Amino acid sequence: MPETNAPLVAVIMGSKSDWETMRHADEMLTQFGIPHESKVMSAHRTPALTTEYTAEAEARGIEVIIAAAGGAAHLAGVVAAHTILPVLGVPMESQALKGMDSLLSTVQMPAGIPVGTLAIGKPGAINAALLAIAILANTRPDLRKKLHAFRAEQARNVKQETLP
Ligand code: RP5
Repeated sequence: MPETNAPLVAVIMGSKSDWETMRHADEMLTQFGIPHESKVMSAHRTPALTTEYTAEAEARGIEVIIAAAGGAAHLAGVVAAHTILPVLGVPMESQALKGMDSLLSTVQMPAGIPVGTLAIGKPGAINAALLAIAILANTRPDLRKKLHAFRAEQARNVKQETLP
């Protein structure tokens, strides 16, 4: 049985260099009070750790996995291959191709093993967290309320914008 306060969302990333982007997902989950954990693991550099961690995630009580990687970004796909939990992929902006490589590697999953892919970089990190929260909110009325409040505040802020 998962412990109380065990993480509901796992945020994993292929390198510590992804943290500057993925901390935005971590922060959004914190803002909504979602128990979560953020870790570095790589489909290429630590393949055994990645498969072991993913295979155990469901039994640990994790309900959504956010997986971020850049370049030949296999992390989300490999993770999705080892779990039936929803996997949200965030393509990291790469130096050489500005994240187009990461985007295509993450989004173009062959039929049968889905990865829900978000935008490249920071917007994708933030939206991955919000989508994970929306998934959790389906069965958590308090969280639904928070999500409605978040949207309402966002709309209020836009309506209050003034231009020079
Ligand atoms: C990927 O390679 C990581 O997800 C990162 O986006 C990219 C570059 O990694 P480092 O060389 O910065 O460790 O595996």
